[in-house]
Amino acid sequence: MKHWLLLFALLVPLLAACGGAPTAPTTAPAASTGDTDAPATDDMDGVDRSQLADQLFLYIWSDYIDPQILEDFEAEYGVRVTVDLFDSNESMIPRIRAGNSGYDIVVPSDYAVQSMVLDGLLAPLDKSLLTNIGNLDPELMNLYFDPSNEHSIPYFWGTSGLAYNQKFFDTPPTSWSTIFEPAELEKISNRFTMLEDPREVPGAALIYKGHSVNTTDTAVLAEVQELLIAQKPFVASYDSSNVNFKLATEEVVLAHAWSGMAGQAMSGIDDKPGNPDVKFLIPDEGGIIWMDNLAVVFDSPNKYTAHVFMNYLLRPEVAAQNTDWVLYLTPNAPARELLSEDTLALYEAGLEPDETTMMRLQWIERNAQTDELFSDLWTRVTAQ
Ligand code: SPD
Repeated sequence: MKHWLLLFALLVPLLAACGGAPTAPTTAPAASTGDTDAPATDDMDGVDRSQLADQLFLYIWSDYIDPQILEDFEAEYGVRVTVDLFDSNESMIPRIRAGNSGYDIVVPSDYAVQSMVLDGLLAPLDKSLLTNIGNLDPELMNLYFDPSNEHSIPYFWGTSGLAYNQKFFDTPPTSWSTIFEPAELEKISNRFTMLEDPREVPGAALIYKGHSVNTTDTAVLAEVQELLIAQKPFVASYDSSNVNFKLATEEVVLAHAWSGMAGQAMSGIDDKPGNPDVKFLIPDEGGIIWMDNLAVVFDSPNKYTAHVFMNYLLRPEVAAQNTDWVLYLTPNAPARELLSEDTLALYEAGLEPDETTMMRLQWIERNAQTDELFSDLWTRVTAQ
């Protein structure tokens, strides 16, 4: 990892001008903080088996963890991890805020960590239980949204840009104009998707128009709202969860997409084949950089077990296996050395921003006004 990533994480916020319904836990969570049935064996890994619950509930984005890792964890510790999915920070947070969600671990993005810490929705981490935390790249720690990593640790990072199928374009798209200018929209009408995301979609439009993704200027936001309402008749769907498959099967020819989902479209996932004609780029005007993070829910019934699972994910070989499946960018420094050639080739092909591209990326932040302003904007766009 290069020093410029940290530099941008710190500087860009300072320089900035300023869904789908989640499902309930599929199994009723255990109410206890730890099962005492398990024998207290010491496998020299520091884990007190007597404190482990027999179930853990993970609330996470789609296609964001290798299922084999859950099986391996269960085989080693006897803890079954149940996974439920959300498709935006904004659909996830109300579930947690309501309390008694039953979830133990959640995976908020940068600005959502800011919101959740402010609202007391994340438990402080017990770093004494995260013995593998030193594997995380120091340049990706202590970022603006959780300055001392008291409530979260990096899980994956990536970018938001355009994924497209090269077979359907005489020349590759280079600008957000491809999805915002009427003359260009006509060519891909109903054959492209936008993310279903109240910050990412206005963010793309703001970047196209040369603004900060964190602007609170109501005139600018009104301009962007009109752009998105004008775009809407051409959009096949707002989708944050199935874009990888829609691109791979050529149901759509272009998508506003996160980098890893483009990678999954290129190389396939599980038994679903990939499509080598899919490419990913950050438009000339720029894109968004983000970090998703592991955090313990404030009322998690199984906080000790949650830490054990997080520490397991921090093992280099586990993190590398997960990255080879997920195809986002790992913050785990030793895992990086273990990645497959295929994953590194995808990074090289655009999933990992180079230094020049980094200069064109913006982080999303929250402040006292952004939650309401972007929520209202998104409501007005989607209600049209
Ligand atoms: N399929 C997993 C997608 C995770 C993307 N999270 C990025 C959020 C950026 N705002």
